[in-house]
Amino acid sequence: MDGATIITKALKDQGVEYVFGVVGFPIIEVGMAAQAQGLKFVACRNEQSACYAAQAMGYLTRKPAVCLVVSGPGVLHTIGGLANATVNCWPVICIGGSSDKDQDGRGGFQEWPQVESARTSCKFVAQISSLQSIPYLVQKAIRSSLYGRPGAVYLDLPGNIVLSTCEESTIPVVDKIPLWSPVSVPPLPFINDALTLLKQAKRPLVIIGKGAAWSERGSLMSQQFLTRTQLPWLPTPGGKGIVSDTHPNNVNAARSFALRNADLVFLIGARLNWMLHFGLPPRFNKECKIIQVDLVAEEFHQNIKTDVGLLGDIGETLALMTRECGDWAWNKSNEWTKNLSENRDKNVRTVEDMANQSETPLNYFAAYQPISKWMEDKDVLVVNEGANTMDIGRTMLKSVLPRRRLDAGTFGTMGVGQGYALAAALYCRDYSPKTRVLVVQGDSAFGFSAMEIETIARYRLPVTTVILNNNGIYRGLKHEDQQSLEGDLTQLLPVLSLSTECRYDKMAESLGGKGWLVRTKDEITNALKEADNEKGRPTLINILIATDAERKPQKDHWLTRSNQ
Ligand SMILES: Cc1ncc(C[n+]2csc(CCOP(=O)(O)OP(=O)(O)O)c2C)c(N)n1
Ligand SMILES: *[C@@H]1O[C@H](CO)[C@@H](O)[C@H](O)[C@H]1NC(C)=O
Ligand SMILES: *[C@@H]1O[C@H](CO)[C@@H](O)[C@H](O)[C@H]1NC(C)=O
Ligand SMILES: *[C@@H]1O[C@H](CO)[C@@H](O)[C@H](O)[C@H]1NC(C)=O
Ligand SMILES: *[C@@H]1O[C@H](CO)[C@@H](O)[C@H](O)[C@H]1NC(C)=O
Ligand SMILES: [Mg+2]
Repeated sequence: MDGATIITKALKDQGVEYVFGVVGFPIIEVGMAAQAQGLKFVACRNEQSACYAAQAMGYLTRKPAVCLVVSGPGVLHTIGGLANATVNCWPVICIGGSSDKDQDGRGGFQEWPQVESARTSCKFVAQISSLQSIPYLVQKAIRSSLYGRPGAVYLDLPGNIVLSTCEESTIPVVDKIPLWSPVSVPPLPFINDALTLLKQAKRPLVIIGKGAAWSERGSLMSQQFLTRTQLPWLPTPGGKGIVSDTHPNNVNAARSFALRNADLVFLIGARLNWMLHFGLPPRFNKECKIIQVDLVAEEFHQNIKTDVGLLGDIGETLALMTRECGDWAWNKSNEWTKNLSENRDKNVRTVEDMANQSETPLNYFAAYQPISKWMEDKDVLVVNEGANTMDIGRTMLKSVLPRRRLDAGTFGTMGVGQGYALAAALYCRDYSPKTRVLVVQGDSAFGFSAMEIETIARYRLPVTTVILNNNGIYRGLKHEDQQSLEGDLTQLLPVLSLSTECRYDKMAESLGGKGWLVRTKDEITNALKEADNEKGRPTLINILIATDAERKPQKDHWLTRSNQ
């Protein structure tokens, strides 16, 4: 049996289903062996997208997918994706071909210290040094990517291993490991300390983070806990959909107000990193107490004091808390509820007011309105990427189910869009056939992964991409203003500008999809309706929006230091 067969068989035996990659020396045979083993092989156009697709698939299916790439630059193109997966706690296994071992240090083709390059971005890295070690290392890679906090792993596969052979009987047989990590719960006295603090709070707030999406019963138990206790809550961006946005005590529209005034915050699988402003004033109340449930002890006391740290699985810990609560519930008739609702309603009205406008070019909120309406009677998996495009998307596109929203995440990565869409479309095809995939991207964000439209077309997948095209990063110039610039454009053209009114719709058509160029709400609605009828190819709706359409005026931006 040869190395290519042994490694793909080991992956198959451990339950891997999908391989995304770009082939070349020395892993063409590995790709072929993967197909021969019955693994689904998806050939991407760039390793960056392949790595993003693999990690999105890992998150959606809750088992790692593989990203298979060539030596040197192939592996280096995955580093951003691997880092992203680790920062975002998503599982992915990267397998990189490398130059033959007997050429080490001699200037072999695409020779590079790949293991060292991958190490800082991964939970576990190893070079495969013998055919017999492959089943152990593959099992360890799966375990490392999934157990505890999920993340990226890297296996280095030298070219000489791929092609060498041995007797099948000499290959060790290792156990297939369960894909669910073992779970733990905190001791009861800690649970009761947490409940005591919750009961004493005058202005409590629960924050649901994406950790709750990973725990097996995280979503169900979060819903039960919030329904039982009636506490006001909001999601982090990655936590959207774990509990439906339509849940009555969701105060996300009053986010800034709620964070600033809460006297107790209960963090459920949410980290106190930049997304929650490190838990510090002025965004948080200085006296605010913190209860936190997390899988990783190092997250407690991060940036500010944790008053009660609950170390354990989120679903199981919340199940215990709900049980220990008995019939206690937060009494909603009070000023905190009233203040939160008032603030929420005011913000909802401001957003509605902007979304109700119809003058062209449309502002972001207005462009989102028909999209949001289109989603109302559908089950949609949304991929959302950009700056304004993504932030406003978090407000305008409702999340009602867990794992139905993929965005640039904790790492703020542009370039994930079409790779995520590719994985999402395959996931829906294989696991959730009634779910549609919708991508909403800024024009800059789209450019990072646009070529994967060809991949999506090649596999006949019905992904609908909507581009909110404002001619640039955050904002751009009007067509006439950009045309009238004369002189050295490297000096004159604003650094935020991209080409004006680019025909991304035609690009999609040239790659095997269907495209529309639109400007008004009715045109958006009609294009979405027509896209509904395209069953086996990508569609792209290019919306020319206002080049200076800003977000609604807000006190607090996501990034505190920059107004971007
Ligand atoms: C890999 C990477 N490169 C660069 C950036 C910096 N950046 C942040 S948002 C953004 C693009 C925003 O423009 P667009 O996608 O058009 O959305 P808009 O705000 O215009 O709606 C860029 C390039 C990043 N976050 N990630
Ligand atoms: C990385 O993974 C996260 C998960 O949040 C995903 O949402 C994000 O878009 C990806 N990109 C990065 C690096 O953030
Ligand atoms: C809730 O609080 C209000 C106002 O203080 C009070 O009138 C009401 O009796 C309380 N309800 C319960 C169930 O304790
Ligand atoms: C509610 O708002 C009022 C008016 O701004 C303020 O005086 C009061 O302290 C607030 N109460 C709570 C519990 O937030
Ligand atoms: C927006 O339009 C809807 C439907 O016409 C209307 O019900 C709503 O009151 C409007 N909202 C605002 C703030 O104007
Ligand atoms: Mg833009």
